[in-house]
Amino acid sequence: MKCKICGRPAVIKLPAHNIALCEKCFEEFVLRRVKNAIKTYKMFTKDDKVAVAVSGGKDSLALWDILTRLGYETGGIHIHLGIGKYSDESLQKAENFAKKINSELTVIYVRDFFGTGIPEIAKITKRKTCSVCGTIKRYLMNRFAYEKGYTVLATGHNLDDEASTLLGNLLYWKDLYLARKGPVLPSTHPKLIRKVKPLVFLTEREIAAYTILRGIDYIYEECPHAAGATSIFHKHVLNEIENYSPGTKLHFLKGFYERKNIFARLYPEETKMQHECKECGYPSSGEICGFCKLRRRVKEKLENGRETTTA
Ligand code: Q46
Ligand code: ZN
Repeated sequence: MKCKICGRPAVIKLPAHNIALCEKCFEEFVLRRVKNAIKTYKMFTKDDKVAVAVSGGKDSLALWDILTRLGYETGGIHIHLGIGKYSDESLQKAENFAKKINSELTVIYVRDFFGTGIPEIAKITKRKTCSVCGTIKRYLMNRFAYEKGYTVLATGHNLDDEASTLLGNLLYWKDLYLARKGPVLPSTHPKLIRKVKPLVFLTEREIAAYTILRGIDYIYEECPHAAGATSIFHKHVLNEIENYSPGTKLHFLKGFYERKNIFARLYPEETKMQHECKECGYPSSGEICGFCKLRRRVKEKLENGRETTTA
């Protein structure tokens, strides 16, 4: 198998693009795909200061590496979730990588805000772990990106992530989610940072190959709460379709982005944040934001618990 571009021995076959590429041409292909996504969806420019949401996993570290190679001004933000060994190892990987590329990494600990980690917060509030985790991550990422002077927040969502959530939302006709979904989430309030997904044109497999070729050391283990998620099943279904007809995943997602206004038009008021939270001052749809409400509940519960044990 030879590289379609330069004729050297190929290291990867890309059926969706009907090509095989050598190491060097594959790296260039990856950089080009990201550059295209940034340009096509007007994500940011060289004047922006880009915060990369770094989990310590392959996607976020690959994203940080790619954006740095493309010459953007970047810095990482990592949230330590308090999920045992998984969180400690994730932090280690993020710190090692920041050192390697000589870039700034901001680390935020969930326990500094709640007095405990995500699993305990979910237990106290009787909410699903990933739902609580999502609320907290979104809030902290936005707040610290803003406070650190970044102008845009980039996440490592890839083509498989995006296509599988799209499939899930379509199967259950979740119009509101479909209205919000896209490669760019614009800022609708001065304290709400624009969010972008520069890896949407790359599959999980392509990103994994890139991290291996670049020698990027990431956390292999999945978060212990990720197992069994419906999105994993949807990814599997999409991969079956992709094997049968290469290129379908990309066609599916791009086609949706071209039509997404059909859903956005159904909720014209949805994206407007009317208030500023009375406790933290960050945008909120009500008087107190979801994060502060959650924090109050956890604090009360932990304090009550402490009183009961000392009484
Ligand atoms: S949401 Fe759920 Fe993830 Fe949070 S609790 Fe783990 S799996 S880390 S992307
Ligand atoms: Zn608040």
